[in-house]
Amino acid sequence: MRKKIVAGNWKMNMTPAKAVELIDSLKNEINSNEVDVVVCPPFVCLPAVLEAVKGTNIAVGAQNMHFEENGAYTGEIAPSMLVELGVKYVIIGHSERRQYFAETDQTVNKKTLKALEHGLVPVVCVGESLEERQQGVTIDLVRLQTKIALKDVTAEDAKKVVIAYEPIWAIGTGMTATSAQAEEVCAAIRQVIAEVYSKEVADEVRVQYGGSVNGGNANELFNMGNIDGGLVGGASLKPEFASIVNYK
Ligand code: G2H
Repeated sequence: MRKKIVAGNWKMNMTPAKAVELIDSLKNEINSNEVDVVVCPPFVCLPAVLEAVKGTNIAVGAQNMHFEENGAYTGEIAPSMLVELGVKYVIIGHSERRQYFAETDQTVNKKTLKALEHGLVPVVCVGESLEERQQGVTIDLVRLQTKIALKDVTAEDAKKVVIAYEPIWAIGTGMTATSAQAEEVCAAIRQVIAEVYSKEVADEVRVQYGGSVNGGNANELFNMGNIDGGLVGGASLKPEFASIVNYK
């Protein structure tokens, strides 16, 4: 049985002080061990959030990292910097980073490999645009994104990866994919992992759904056989995040 994982992607929101207030408002509501809970604040909030979650079941992730160890990459953050702080997860290749910051399937692969090398759990985002869905290439595209992201990743490491299926047309738009649409693509992701590795690996990899997840739709989505939780944006900035974690 795969353990569900619910991660909050705060995107470019909150300040360190506001972040602590949010964690304080959430932590008494989030106390089950049944679900892995992760919050991914902006880099500058990480120290404050790591302090605020002490003694809780909430783990902390970053929203991005560079694939090099260090060097002349102004404005970038290296994996070792995250590890030293106590960060455990890192979102890789969110569609907003692909769209606005020129990330590609190739950089996503480099980052995935580097995160694993440093013991960080990569939450690798894949997903199609509305145009691609209308063209009928969703499954082909997501299969390809998944395959490239995992290129050269060993079977043992692949088991640790979390894949977040986020249809771009459902992000922040209030348009959630139906549970059937989300399940179809999450199942296809598991299928391609089985083809590349084995059924054993595919059965262990957790595949999340992301895109306008909220307190009202989490239960139906997370109860689908191939959906192992969610990557939550807007609703992760509110007390509603606790009801998503406690979706049962
Ligand atoms: C998708 C999601 C979180 P939202 O980007 O990654 O955001 O829940 O606001 O659609």
